[in-house]
Amino acid sequence: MTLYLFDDLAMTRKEIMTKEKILLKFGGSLITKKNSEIPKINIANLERIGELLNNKKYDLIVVHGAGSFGHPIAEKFNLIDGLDESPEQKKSIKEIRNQMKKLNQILCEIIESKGIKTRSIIPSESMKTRGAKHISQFPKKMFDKCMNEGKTPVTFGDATDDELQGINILSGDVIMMELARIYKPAFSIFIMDYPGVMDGELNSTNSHLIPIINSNIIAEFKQKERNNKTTDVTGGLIGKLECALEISQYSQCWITNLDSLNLALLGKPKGSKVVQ
Ligand code: IP8
Repeated sequence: MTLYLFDDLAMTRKEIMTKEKILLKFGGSLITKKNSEIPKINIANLERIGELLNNKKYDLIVVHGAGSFGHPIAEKFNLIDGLDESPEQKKSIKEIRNQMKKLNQILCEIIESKGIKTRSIIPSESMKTRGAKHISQFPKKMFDKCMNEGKTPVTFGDATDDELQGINILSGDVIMMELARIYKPAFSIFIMDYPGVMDGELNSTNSHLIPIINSNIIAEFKQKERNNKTTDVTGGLIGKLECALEISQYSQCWITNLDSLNLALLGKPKGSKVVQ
């Protein structure tokens, strides 16, 4: 019995060392009620994520966005432009960090309740930035340790101390870029509330999925600069596509939704593929 247990442990360790990785980002618009002015979770989607995440094929690294837990307050207090030294802004930084920790805790608890061990990696406590797109201090050792222990790291977009402007809003998309560069996962997948990147008027009959996204398509999107009514201080769809394009140098990169998460976890993603 003891011997069997020993073998089993050794195998688990070996599996951890050799498994490929999959990097997942759950968008804030998926896990929260994004248009709410106050923080509100989307419990149905969170529960679904918990049900679907159980996979054996890959080691997971999870990133999530902010939605209504981050964007409205970041916009209201201008956190994207750096410190303004006002007491109101100082208070808002504490608040946004607490709200993000809360959202992260909710997601981790749901994932844990389905039997996956998680470890939160909190950007405001472990990362520093030099402007919105550059992470100058990144806790690679924390990610390594967590994965070596067989746990799933769960990190998120957050308000970080910034070397240039005092404070910054670090998008989970930029963290995805850093993780892809470091770990070169087999797949990096953005799970959003649409089956991929859509063309045409969203939710209308002429809206269709764009199967391949490259720099030309991104340039077209920029030109159209569609007026997005939702609050997204970190650049919305175009910002995300620029990060995804960078990621596609290191990893197969896809944009999809929860309906296809199962396939993605089997290494057969569908949706929009982002290519160089
Ligand atoms: O939703 C934004 O992260 P994102 C982070 O991944 C905050 O872009 C705090 C607004």
